[in-house]
Amino acid sequence: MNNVKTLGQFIIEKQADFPFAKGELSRLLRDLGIAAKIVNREVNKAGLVNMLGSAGSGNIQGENQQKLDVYANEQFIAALKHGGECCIVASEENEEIQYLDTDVSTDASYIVAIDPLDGSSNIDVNIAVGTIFSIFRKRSSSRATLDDVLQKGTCQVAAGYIIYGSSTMLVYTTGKGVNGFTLDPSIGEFCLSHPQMEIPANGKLISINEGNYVHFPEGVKNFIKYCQAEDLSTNRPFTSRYTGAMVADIHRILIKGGIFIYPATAAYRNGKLRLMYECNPMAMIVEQAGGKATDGHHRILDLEPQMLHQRTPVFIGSSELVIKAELMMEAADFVY
Ligand code: P6P
Repeated sequence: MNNVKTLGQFIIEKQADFPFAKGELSRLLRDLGIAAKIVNREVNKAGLVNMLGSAGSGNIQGENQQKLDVYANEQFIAALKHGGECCIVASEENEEIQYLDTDVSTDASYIVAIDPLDGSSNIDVNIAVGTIFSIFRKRSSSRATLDDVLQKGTCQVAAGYIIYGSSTMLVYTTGKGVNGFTLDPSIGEFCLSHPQMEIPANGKLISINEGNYVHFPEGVKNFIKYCQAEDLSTNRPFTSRYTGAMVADIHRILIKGGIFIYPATAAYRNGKLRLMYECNPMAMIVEQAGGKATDGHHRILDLEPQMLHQRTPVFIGSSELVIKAELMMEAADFVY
C-alpha cells in the first residue's frame, strides 16, 4: 500500500532538480495544492450548500460570476497570501493585479496568474470544471509591478491545472516533464497517479465549439472538414468532444491525443481564451508533454503580453494535428 507518493513528497523529491532552489517554489506549489483541496470540497457539494448559481455580480470579463467563482478566487488568493511565497496574484476574477506582500521588505519572489474556476458555467449542470495557474519569478529587484506579471509564456517557472471531474486531479510541470496527481479523499492527499505524462503525437479527437462555425476563419472550416472526411485507413472520422471547460477538454486530449481549438469568432475577434492564465499555462504543460500550442500562426509561449486580460486564438494538442491545422490556416490566408 505504501508505494503511494503524495504531491508534497514528490515536490520535495524534485526540488533536487533545481540546485539553487531554497524551497520557495516547492512551498508555493504546496500552497496551491491546499487551496485546491478546499475548493474541491465545495465543488463536490455545491448543490447542498447553496453554492450553485450566480453570485449576482460580474467580473472584468463581463461574465456573470458564479458563487463558486468568487469562493475559489478567495480561497486561492488566501492560500497564496498565507503561504508568503507569492507577491502578486493576477486573477481572471479581478480587473487589477493584487499585491499580497503588504510590506515591501517581504521578499516573496513569485507571481501567480490564475483562473480560479475555469468553465464555471458547468457547475450547475454537474460537469467538470477546473483551476489553471501559471507561475513566474519576479524580475525587478524592488517591489514587483505589472511588468513582472506581463512576461512571455517561455518565462513561466511552473504551470498547472486542477480538474474537478469524476476524480479530482492536479497536473503540473516545472519544465522537466508533466506529472499528474489524483486526490485520494480517504487520506486528503494528492497522490502521484500519472507520472511523466506524454501526449500522443496524433489523435482522433477534435474539441471546438462548432456553434461558432459560420464565423470561423476559412482555415478552421477547412480543418474541420478534414477531420470529418472519411479516414479510409481506419474507416472513421474524428470524434468531437466539447464540454465548455478548457481544462477538461485539454486534459482528455493530453491523455488520448487530439486537438482543442478556440479560434477567432464574431464575438471574440482575438479569440476568447486569455493568454496569461489559460493559454500560457496549458501551452507549457502540453509542450512539456510533447505537444504543440499556437495561435494558428505563432507559438503561444512566444507571444509578448501587452495587457493582463488579453485574449488569443488557441490551437493546442497533438503536434501532428496542430501542424496540420496551422498549414490549413496559412493556405487559407494565402487564398483569401
Ligand atoms: P464557449 C470557460 O468559460 C472558457 O473560458 C473555457 O474554459 C472554455 O473552453 C471556453 O470558455 C468555452 O467558451 O464560447 O464555447 O462557451
